[in-house]
Amino acid sequence: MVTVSEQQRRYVHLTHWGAAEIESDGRQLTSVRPWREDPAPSRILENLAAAHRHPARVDQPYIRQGWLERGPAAAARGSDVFVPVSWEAALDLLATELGRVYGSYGPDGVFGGSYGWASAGRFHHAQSQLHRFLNCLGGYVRSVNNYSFGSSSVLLPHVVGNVGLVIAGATAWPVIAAHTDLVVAFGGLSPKNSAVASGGIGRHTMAPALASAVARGCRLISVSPLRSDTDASLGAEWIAPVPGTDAALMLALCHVLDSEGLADRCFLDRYTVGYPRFEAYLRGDADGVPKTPAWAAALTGISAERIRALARQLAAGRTMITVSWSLQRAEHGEQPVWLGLVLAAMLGQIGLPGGGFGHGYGSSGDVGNPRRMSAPRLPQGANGIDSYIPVARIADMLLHPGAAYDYDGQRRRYPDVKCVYWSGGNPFHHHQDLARLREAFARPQTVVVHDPFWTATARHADIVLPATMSVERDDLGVGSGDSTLFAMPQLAEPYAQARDDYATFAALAERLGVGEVFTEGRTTGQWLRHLYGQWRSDLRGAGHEMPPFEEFWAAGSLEIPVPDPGQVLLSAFRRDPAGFALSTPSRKIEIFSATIDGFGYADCPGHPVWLEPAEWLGRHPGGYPLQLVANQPRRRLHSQLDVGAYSQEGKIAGREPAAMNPGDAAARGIADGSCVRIFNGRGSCLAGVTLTEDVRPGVVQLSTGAWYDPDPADPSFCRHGNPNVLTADRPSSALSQGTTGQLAMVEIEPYDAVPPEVSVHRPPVTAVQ
Ligand code: PGD
Repeated sequence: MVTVSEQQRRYVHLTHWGAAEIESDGRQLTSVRPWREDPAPSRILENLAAAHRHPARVDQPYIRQGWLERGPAAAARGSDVFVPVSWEAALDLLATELGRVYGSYGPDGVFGGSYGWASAGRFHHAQSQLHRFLNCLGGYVRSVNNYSFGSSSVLLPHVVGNVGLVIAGATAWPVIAAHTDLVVAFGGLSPKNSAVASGGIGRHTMAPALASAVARGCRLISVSPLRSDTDASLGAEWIAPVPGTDAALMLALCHVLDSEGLADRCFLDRYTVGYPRFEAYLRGDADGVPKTPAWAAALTGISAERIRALARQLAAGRTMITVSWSLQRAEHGEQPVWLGLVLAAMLGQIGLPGGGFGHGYGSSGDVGNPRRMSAPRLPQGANGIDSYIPVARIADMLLHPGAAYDYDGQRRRYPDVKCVYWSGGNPFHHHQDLARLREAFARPQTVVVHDPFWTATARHADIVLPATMSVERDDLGVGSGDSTLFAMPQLAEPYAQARDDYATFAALAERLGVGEVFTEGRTTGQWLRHLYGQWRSDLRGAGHEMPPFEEFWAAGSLEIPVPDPGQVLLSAFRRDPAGFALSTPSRKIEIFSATIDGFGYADCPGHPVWLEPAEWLGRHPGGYPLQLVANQPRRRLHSQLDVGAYSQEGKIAGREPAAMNPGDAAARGIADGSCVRIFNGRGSCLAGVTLTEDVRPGVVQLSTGAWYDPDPADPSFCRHGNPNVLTADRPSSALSQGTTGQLAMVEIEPYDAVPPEVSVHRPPVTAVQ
């Protein structure tokens, strides 16, 4: 392994937002440049150097004063001072507390779901480390699904097959570049989202592929309230419906295909089930409301003529219908995804090169990369219990232990959790209705957080342990949808007393009598060789010879084999529907799902429908007339490295930027560049306004990820601009219980007072021990 004391180092290092050539003097990162083989690198890399040794790093272990002095369950979590303690003291206290919780309540008393992206790197992956550790103690309450595509991941198995089939098996970009005549992107093909991919991305492939498709003559239509959701240089047509009404638009497109004889009946008969039930709904036989373009025009704000013409365009050539993940992060988020699939089925091009259906192009940089073979992976061990919640139900679980709820056909009960252990995620970034989450976080007896930074979640913990950043440890990394495996040698000394999560868990495991089970007697270096060696022999078994570890490490990267570089989603099923039958109950695409219908959920019936959301521009509960789109940020990944240079450069008056239409601003006396207050019945936040015609009238866009900086007197007021004080903690449906954080109704007013200081980028108040 490399030691940092060796002279200046320069290596390629993998992050979720791209690979970088990094130089370091062993302590500081002296230069961070995009990997030279990346055709379209992301500027998010510019956050790394300044964040790495920023004072917002956690410098040593801390215990919340009330918890330290009065024990578990003490009040004031989130507003107390923190007491610095030695590593030995912190580990002793935490081991004793875990012993108490496991002894009194068993694994059912510990929530280790710990959702979050953490950092790139296969061995030091924070959740894997935590899960492995908790499994050594008997297990933990886990979470299922994710915030990215939580509604789809429950819907798709019922209607087309495993979500991995649709996402990892997406038709490859080169196929689209070569064959597609028209891409209709519901939710756009966002350049900022395609900059990132879970686990990392070596080469960004979307932008060059789209440029080449357009150069060949492919047309793009971006359906989104935000013009910026597709790269302006591609010349895409912009259709801007009322947010949350894509399902209505798609139904009207289906109606035109049906009524004008443009639906491919042979495809529907051979590869799908349930079209007649859906057709009856389309025609209005079921509810007396034909889903015509005129009907949809009233809901979407798109003219009936344009809808009709669009339907004909769809049927005129090789068309890819793609639906972004953001559309399903909303009330009834299952519907646009299901309808995108149905629309593509009606066009009859599923399984053909460049046609059919996609879900997540432009939502993550790896969708459209062909599937690679497996990668080295840390085993997490076996969980001794089978207790879980859908991931976005965290606040409900903490607030209502024992309460019943519906999920995917089951009637379940929330477990009674006493200890929350989070490593590698930031729920006070990612969850909705943060004031409610704060109430929920006041419930457990103990909250433990590992993080490199003083995130809002760390500030709501009792025990805070400083974690290293990925540049401070040896690892190997590859994205879940990328094929370049990178050696990631340590580039800099750990910040202050920060430790690798592995070292922390190993020390805790030792104290709890499971040290050997957790570490298997290996150091980090030995684990990397071991995991690589196991993987190498697996690939050899599959006929692929990979280099020995030392050779890989010296080379810095290698390419994992990709079996089908020209993959086309569902091509095998199209070729041979019996031989490559889907895993749905009917073995076909389900336009009507008897299983979902049998659940009897009013908010997700047996075929896709239009359901009016509780909050949208057509209904203003509480009199909040603007539609907030709380989307992914351009200048960072989620909340990660918000203190970095590129993220900070984007702030307006020190607040997160919010974009709105000049007409809406003028009506409220709001000037470009000014500070505003965005509010609704759940909370409020400050933001710095930028005015642009690229936002549909009636809409305001405020990205997620500004670190939550609550007013001490009112936790529902964020001084910095975190939109999750405004979003509702309301599930998309009883089917999936997915998050609906993308959309909420709000009002905006000028903020004329002197804005309060944003304090969250400084460490919290600490007591001297
Ligand atoms: P991150 O900011 O990536 O957000 O939510 P997520 O919790 O993943 O948090 C990762 C944390 O891990 C950071 O605090 C980082 O410092 C920490 N970390 C990094 N490396 C390490 C490490 O090695 N060890 C430890 N212990 N910690 C580490 C993202 C989630 O937000 C997602 S995926 C989506 S798609 C959602 N999107 C929306 C949305 O569209 N709209 C709203 N309103 N809300 C959303 N929230 C969701």
